[in-house]
Amino acid sequence: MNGHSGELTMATLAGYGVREIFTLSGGHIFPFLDACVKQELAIYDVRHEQTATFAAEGIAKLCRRPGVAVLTAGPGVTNGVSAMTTAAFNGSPLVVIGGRASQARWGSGSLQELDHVPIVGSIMKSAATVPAAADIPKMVNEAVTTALTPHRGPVFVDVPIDVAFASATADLPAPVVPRGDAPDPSLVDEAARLVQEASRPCLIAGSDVWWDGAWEALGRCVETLRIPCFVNGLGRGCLPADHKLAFSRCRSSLQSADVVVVVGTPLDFRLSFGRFGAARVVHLVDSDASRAGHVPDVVSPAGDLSQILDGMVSAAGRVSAAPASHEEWIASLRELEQARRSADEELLQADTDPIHPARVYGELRHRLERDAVVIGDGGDFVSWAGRLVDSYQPGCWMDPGPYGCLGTGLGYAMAARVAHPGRQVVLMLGDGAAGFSLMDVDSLVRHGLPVVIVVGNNGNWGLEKHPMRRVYGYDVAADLQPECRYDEVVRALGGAGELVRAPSEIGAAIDRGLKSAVPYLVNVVLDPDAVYPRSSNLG
Ligand SMILES: Cc1ncc(C[n+]2csc(CCOP(=O)(O)OP(=O)(O)O)c2C)c(N)n1
Ligand SMILES: [Mg+2]
Repeated sequence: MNGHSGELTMATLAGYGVREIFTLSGGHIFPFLDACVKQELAIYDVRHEQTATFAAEGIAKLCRRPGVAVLTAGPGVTNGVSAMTTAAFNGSPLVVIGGRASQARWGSGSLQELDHVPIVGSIMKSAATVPAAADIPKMVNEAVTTALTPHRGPVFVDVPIDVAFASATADLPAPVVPRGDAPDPSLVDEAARLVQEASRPCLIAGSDVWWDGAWEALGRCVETLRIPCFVNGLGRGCLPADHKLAFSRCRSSLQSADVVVVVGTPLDFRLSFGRFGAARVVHLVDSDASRAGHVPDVVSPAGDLSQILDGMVSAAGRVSAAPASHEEWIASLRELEQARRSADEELLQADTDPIHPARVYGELRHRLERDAVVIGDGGDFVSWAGRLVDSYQPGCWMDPGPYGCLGTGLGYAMAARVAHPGRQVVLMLGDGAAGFSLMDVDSLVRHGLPVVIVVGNNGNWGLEKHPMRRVYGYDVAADLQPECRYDEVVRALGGAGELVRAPSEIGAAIDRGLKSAVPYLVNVVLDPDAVYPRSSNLG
């Protein structure tokens, strides 16, 4: 292909199924915008680079392919750093193309002359500067392959402005989508044996099950080996919430299991750092590097997760002389699950004034279709979502992941509407979280991307306010304006919305939102004192 650096870059990315970029303009990146126009890739321009980068990561999460942010030199790139870090924590194949000051003039003090590579180098799987236009296809292709190689993650390539405007003739490499390695069969057998001989096994499936395309193998594994299954992150929906072996409310039972199988998610704070009472831990990971170093005595087959899970299924008949029945254990978990779900009913239907946050979910859950995309950005309000929203299909739940960065909301919502034009898209947004990205409703309006935004308006940074009170007996820097009219902000930006003060008004307001042709914000005034019950509260 002959073309300028922007054209060579976009043609290489398009080979991987990329159909759009997220960006905010700057002279350093004009050639990439020009290339998108010429090659008919959609350009979604936003109001802050963090939204562009979260949206690109969101596309990766929703479509299981590279998502691309094009950020201008200097502040454009540095504004994207928290979103790049989020992608690194999430193992998302985000590709960031950065503008960069002129190479020929480097050191003479050009505008925004910042070397981004050392800044993002510690975060991204790879970070490099392109020296010449002819190097673009090879370097961009290598970066994308790195991003897509399990364990996946974000990559960064910046292109100096003089290189970006230059042209070259270069071959476009054939796109390669790498798979994980074949696992060590003896470790797979050992994992299957432990599960078969356990009397109280549990399994937790996380994001890499989705990234690896292993949800069908997960279903075969839990059904054949009869393992009760929990999910987290993008693992949600990998086993439908109404599957007979799917559980969510009785996670405390993990502490009384005798074998816990963790699939495709790290043994981190979300999973009590991999310590589950006296249980043996089996950790199925997508690559050697994903094994946990901090937990002793773990059986950890590494490689393609479908191969590992199917390997456990085929091992089932041969690895154990004395398989134990799990049926009693499954029945006891089901009983506990039902009891906890019934106990939640009272909160889901709470008719209090002011509104209890759980009531919002009581209204929302009946209105969601099975393939609705639900996004959470906030503190306590989103913890309620995590507990009360059930997912039925993979790729339908978007939380910020273990980096816990507020501000993902508008970017993820934008990505969801771009990826799924016909589905329900609902963003559950804390009033604090709203401040990080609400201006990007303007971007949704300009690009014709309607979504429903439900703000849990408790007038404070709830997930910090209540713990601080517990620690010090008082709180500071934890209050926001009570009843702030975020719905009017959205109206001013060309969307629509309303304020809701009574529980009985929530449902109809959400219905109006779901029918709206423009972004719609349902601003629900919540009880400022409703505390989310959790054991560890420091977020
Ligand atoms: C970028 C960023 N800044 C600060 C925090 C710390 N933090 C975690 S939750 C939270 C409160 C969120 O408040 P809000 O969105 O209003 O939700 P609420 O807890 O009130 O429901 C804060 C400040 C964070 N996680 N990310
Ligand atoms: Mg709040």
